[in-house]
Amino acid sequence: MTRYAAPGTEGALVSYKPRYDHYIGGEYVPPARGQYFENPSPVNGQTFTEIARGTAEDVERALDAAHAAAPAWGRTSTTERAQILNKIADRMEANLEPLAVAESWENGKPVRETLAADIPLAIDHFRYFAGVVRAQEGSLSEIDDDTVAYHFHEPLGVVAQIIPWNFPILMATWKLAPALAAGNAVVLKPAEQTPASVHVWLDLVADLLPPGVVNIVNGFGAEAGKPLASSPRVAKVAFTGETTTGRLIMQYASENIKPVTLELGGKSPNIFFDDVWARDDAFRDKALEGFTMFALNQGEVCTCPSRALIQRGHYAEFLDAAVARTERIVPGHPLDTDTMIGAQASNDQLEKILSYLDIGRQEGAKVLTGGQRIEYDGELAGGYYVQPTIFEGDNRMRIFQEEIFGPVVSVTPFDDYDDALKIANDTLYGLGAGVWTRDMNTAYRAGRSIQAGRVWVNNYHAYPAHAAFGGYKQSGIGRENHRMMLDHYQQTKNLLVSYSPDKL
Ligand code: TXE
Repeated sequence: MTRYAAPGTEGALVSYKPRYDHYIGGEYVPPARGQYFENPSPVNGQTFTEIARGTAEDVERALDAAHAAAPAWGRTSTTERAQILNKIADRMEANLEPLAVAESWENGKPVRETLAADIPLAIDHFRYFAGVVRAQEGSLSEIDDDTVAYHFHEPLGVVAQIIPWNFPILMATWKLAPALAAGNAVVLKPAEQTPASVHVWLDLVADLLPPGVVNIVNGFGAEAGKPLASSPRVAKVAFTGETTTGRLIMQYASENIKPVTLELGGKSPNIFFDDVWARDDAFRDKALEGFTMFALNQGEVCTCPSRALIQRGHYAEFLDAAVARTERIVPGHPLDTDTMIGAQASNDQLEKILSYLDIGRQEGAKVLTGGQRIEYDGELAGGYYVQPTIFEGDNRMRIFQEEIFGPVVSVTPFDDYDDALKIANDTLYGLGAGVWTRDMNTAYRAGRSIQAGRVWVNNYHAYPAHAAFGGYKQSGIGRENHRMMLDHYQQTKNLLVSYSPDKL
């Protein structure tokens, strides 16, 4: 077991600045209105830094810087941009531990995850887009003997990006890597709950980027996010967050006929067919591990497998084992490498989860394990901790239909394949799903029939850079990851050329 020292204490790998301004045109710039807000750590509820409170004036200033930088950046060769992205990845790799600690302290998630998943995935993302942008080619069509149509990929120019708090550095990376690879300049607004980790990352890599190519405006959604998403000076808005906010973002962007990509909420089904239980072997164990994924990242994942559907034949046995397995999830200090579940990201999120624990009980769902806030003494006192919770109920309940975004799973039995599909698809959302079975025919049919952009078959919560990720239904528009993401940050230029000396 390793316990990393808390930022601000002796031996700490991270020392946050006492205050973070906006980052505009390659330098830190105080907010136009001179206001700051406090940034508490979910680990103990204590403020550890202050953040510039951005407004429309700051957004305009960042857009000025981005527009000044965009033409030259868009003309750099893909080789040059790829080299920069690779250097960013190298810097991050050399600073894996400080980045991991910075993100854990600000978001509350266990450092074993930031060390093994969040930061390594972000590093790989930069490398992936450095590679695919160089492999991208335009096309040529022969229209007739003398006429040729060329198709070029061009950057959009200046793009707006608004990100959430559940994976601060990874979400920034998912947005920035493809946008920069494609040759765009960016104005990014981090979530107000977790801006400091993005600045810790930025401090590491800022010197690698020409001034104005990446600009960060901090602040709240209504004050800084809205003017950014509403600006006629952005060529596109990329957003990750709540579905209701996504609706607003679309409205803002529609005023200027700007494209949006939206990665929104989810209520992902995780389906366990009877044959999982056929043998007591490694696969059964893997499936039980797949069940407990609802508590990964404290359940603050848009693809949280928050509805578990278990076939009736082995319902009781599976559920007993799943409860026992869930009770082995180790809660504790997020900076302790043994900890498996840390703190919820904010007090608001804690309150939201606690209110759903009440709603579930009021609806008549049975609590099989958990169901309470965890209140620690000492170092973790005042932090935002919740027990991993399993509810048993039915799919009509609010806890099965609404995104809780906490370590809470709602379990229901199903009769057969058709029943499973009916329950799985009975939701507004369509982001993720899991299917667990030894029968590959069932796996394939179910995978193709579930209305979700990502269906994990016999695995869950894997996010390789080269697999497309995004929502069906009200879970979003567009995809992230995969080289197809470049399409969202480029426009097509067609050059139609006549090589005939005389023919029109
Ligand atoms: O999300 P918001 P919140 C879900 C999850 C969570 C709930 C609320 O269920 O409990 O959303 O979280 C910015 N114009 N997800 O309130 O408000 C905001 O500042 C422009 C799912 O944090 O959507 C932040 O940067 N921007 C999710 C970002 O939008 C606005 C991840 C997300 O905040 C804005 C996070 C506005 N009017 C929460 N209002 C996922 N899909 O992964 C807010 N913002």
